[in-house]
Amino acid sequence: MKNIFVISTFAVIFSLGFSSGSMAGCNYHGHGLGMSEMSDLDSNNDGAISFEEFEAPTVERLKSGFDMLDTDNDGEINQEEWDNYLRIHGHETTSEG
Ligand SMILES: [Ca+2]
Ligand SMILES: [Ca+2]
Repeated sequence: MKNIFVISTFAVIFSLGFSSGSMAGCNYHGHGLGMSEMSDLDSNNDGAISFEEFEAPTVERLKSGFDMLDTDNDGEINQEEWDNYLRIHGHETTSEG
C-alpha cells in the first residue's frame, strides 16, 4: 500500500512535467507550484524527491507570507501584526475595545 502511495505521488510529479496543464489533474494536484522538472524539486540532486524537498516550495511561500505579516521582523506574529493582517484583508478584528 505504501508503494502505491509513492508511485501515485511520483505520477503526479511527472504529470506536472509532461502534461503541461492539459490534464484535469493539474487543477488540484500541485497546480501553482510552477514546477516542471523533477530537478526543480530535487534540491540536493540525489535523483529523488524527499518530502522535505517536495514541501519546500509550499514552505517557502508560507514563509514569505509569514514575513509579510511579521512587519517588525522579530520572527513572530504578534496580536497587532495579526490584527493588521485581518484589517488589510477586510476582516473585522474580534478583539474590540
Ligand atoms: Ca533529493
Ligand atoms: Ca513581529
